[in-house]
Amino acid sequence: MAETPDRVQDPWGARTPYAPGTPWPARTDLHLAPGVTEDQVERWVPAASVLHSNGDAMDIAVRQGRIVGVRGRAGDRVNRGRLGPKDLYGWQANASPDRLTRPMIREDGRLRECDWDTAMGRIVDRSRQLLDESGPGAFGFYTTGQLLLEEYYTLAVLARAGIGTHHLDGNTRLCTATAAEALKETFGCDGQPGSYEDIDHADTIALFGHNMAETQTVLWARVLDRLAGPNPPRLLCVDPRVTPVARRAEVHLAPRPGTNVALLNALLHEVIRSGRIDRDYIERNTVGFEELAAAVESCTPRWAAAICDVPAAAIERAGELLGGAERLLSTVLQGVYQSHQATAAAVQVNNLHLIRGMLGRPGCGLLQMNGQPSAENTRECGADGDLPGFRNWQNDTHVEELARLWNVPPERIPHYAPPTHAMQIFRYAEQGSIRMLWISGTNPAVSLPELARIRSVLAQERLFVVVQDLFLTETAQLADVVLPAAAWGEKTGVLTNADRTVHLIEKAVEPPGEARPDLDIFLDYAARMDFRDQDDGPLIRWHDPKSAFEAWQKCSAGRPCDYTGITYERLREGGIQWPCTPDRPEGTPRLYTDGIAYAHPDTCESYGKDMVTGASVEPVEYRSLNPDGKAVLKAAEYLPPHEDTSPEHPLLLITGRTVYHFHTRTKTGRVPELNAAAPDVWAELSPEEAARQGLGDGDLIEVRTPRGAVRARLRTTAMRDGTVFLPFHYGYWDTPAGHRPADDGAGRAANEATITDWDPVSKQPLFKTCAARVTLIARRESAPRSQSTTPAGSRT
Ligand SMILES: Nc1nc2c(c(=O)[nH]1)N[C@H]1C(S)=C(S)[C@@H](COP(=O)(O)OP(=O)(O)OC[C@H]3O[C@@H](n4cnc5c(=O)[nH]c(N)nc54)[C@H](O)[C@@H]3O)O[C@H]1N2
Ligand SMILES: Nc1nc2c(c(=O)[nH]1)N[C@H]1C(S)=C(S)[C@@H](COP(=O)(O)OP(=O)(O)OC[C@H]3O[C@@H](n4cnc5c(=O)[nH]c(N)nc54)[C@H](O)[C@@H]3O)O[C@H]1N2
Ligand SMILES: [Mo]
Repeated sequence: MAETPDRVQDPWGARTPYAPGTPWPARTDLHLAPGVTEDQVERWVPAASVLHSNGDAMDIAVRQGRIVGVRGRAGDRVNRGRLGPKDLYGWQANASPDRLTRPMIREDGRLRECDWDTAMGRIVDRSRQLLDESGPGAFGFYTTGQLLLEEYYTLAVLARAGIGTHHLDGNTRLCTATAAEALKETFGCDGQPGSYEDIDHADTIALFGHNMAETQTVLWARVLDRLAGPNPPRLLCVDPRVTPVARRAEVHLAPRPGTNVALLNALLHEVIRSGRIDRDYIERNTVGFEELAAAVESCTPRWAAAICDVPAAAIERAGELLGGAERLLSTVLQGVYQSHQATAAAVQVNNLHLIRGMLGRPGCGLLQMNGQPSAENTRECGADGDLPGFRNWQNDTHVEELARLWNVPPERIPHYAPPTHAMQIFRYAEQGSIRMLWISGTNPAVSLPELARIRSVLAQERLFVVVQDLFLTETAQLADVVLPAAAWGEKTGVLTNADRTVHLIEKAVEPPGEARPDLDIFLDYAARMDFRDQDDGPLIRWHDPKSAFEAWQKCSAGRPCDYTGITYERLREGGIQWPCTPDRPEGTPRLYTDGIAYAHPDTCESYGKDMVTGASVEPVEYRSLNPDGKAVLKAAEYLPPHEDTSPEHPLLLITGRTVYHFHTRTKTGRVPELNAAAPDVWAELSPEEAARQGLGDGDLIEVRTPRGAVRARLRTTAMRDGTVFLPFHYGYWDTPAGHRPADDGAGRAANEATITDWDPVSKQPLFKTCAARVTLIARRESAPRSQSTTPAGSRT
């Protein structure tokens, strides 16, 4: 097989056009270390990508105990052999010389290396002391969407039934909390309705705040292949920037950031006004249509045009597209999820599908997307603010089920209030009620909003911080104990992508030095803490990935995310979509093929929340609103963003991603091809806005908000006027300052400037709306380099 050509220049690779209703052709991508040939590879070990949520299946090439490359798995349903740039090159970060290889503890203000007994001993001593002095509420656990299912489930059991704390959440709060919440609000339960195969059948694809071309490159390649084939789908893109997705769209709406609800209400208005709704479907499967219709009655395109600052005629065209679709696929991501009415907006996309009856059939798909590779597992396993197995904390029967499973009294499992969300966990740490914060697989000193505040919370003397990571990140540098973790390729377990496809990743090579799998670290802590069940047996009885997976299968049995038909052996053949039971071993491509399955009051994960305040709906209220467990059509009124522009801060700041980097670059910043493609932070303005501000390409500018500032080189590019964009990837680990901005007060992390504020319903922070101003620091010194974020973007 030939080596894949340079995919930094061409992130999506060669086209394999196909017709609607036919299978997506395979194309196997391969990249091996320079000088290594395929016949020198000793073993190919099955895995899937951990640098996005697409779940690209691959084999890891191993030679002489080292990873030497990757090859896409042509037989896998998700990618049919394709890999994206991060998949192809990202594995090199594993062998980076600055991997953590030994634990570290802080002594006399400095971190120094130690052995595992010393590090774990210190954590256990502090845990015992805190349990005695303050009780379980003094513990906070902040985990990720990047570990493996077995690890999350173990963490959930040890935190909820071992320590007994309510304060456990994932960085999934920053990522897919709104996806989960929007599904709970509409369908009573989390669980992705659609399937990637819907791309093969759709006649219309709508992307809401989702730059799929850069953030799910392989999924976008599937769309590009449909666009290149006969009867291509029509595309709608809603994004303030002219992304590669926007360039291929038939209709591109570039709304003022933070106005998605107004726009979606106008689109619903148009669909209802033109009568293109499925009355039968609505009658059979939903409650709340009359209220929804009344709520959007006055939301005309002209009304929305004034709020969103897009032409009314363009909204009408978008309404035509959506109303005329016979097989509509929609995807929703951070342009919707990271704003002040995140859930309210995401739910309107669900409503659109329900009133048009576009669900549960090939091509009629809804993808409330995920971002991180295993965010789905964080949610299922209850390592975020949910109970394991999508159980409802307000339903005593659900809590009793868990208590029986874990053999503990139900009171041991905190369920007196909604589980604490990450933003609140940091608030408690700031106020002093949380005294120990255990951070695994996330880098909040770069990824949370308002970094000056986050640094000061983490640096407090009274807060004991444990950080479990691959590298000495900006966050790890502020820790009291640092635990070196094994990475992808160095441990075994499963992960589930955005369309419910479960993949197995197997250990290919040994971790460096004394680094250990996260599962082993959590099991070691549980053993040292000697957590017991109610018969004085060990609370956690599993000891390796496979036994942990089997424990999880029991927890998932009978719930929507049922894994009882899945085994490691079966996963070695390829990905399987849950629910998968012994009676349904092939798994489930689409949910809701035969009505709404999990919204019944006895089954549902959530009774829903108020769209404005976020207050939980009471069980009796839900029972009377939705006794038969149908989908709930929830209307929402548009509310303006909390922080609007002013003469002092005339622009709106939005932040996001480039195709070449993953988050805080702990991996991609250590990969030569990817780092060279985007080595430093930049800021984007439209050419017109730049001219208005007296700025030009390549100028060094400062983007300032009431919280802080970022210095960056300006790139002018096609996007909304009045809006400035910063990629959020650039922290400080590779700068002389280490974990903080240099002393001139302006940093290079976008989150120096973002706001501590969140959607009231999902509690997801607002990374995509705050007010800012830009000023010139220095004119460019020489001719600007290539100014495009995606070099091949214009060649799609
Ligand atoms: N290359 C790469 N891929 C990734 C990741 C990565 O870091 N790098 N991370 C993964 C993760 S965890 C996630 S969550 C996903 C995120 O994937 P995406 O959501 O696709 O990525 P973002 O760039 O955060 O935001 C998407 C778009 O939202 C637009 N936007 C901003 N404000 C608004 C608004 O008010 N309304 C609308 N409609 N749009 C708006 C932005 O212009 C941006 O183009 O990507 C995953 N894949
Ligand atoms: N301004 C702004 N901020 C944002 C966003 C935005 O769009 N704009 N997006 C938000 C979103 S959607 C997300 S998902 C977050 C991401 O934010 P983070 O989760 O903070 O970002 P990462 O860089 O992925 O951090 C993951 C950490 O886990 C480590 N790691 C990787 N694999 C393992 C493992 O197997 N074990 C352990 N123990 N550690 C591991 C990595 O080295 C890294 O330090 O950022 C959020 N922040
Ligand atoms: Mo994310």
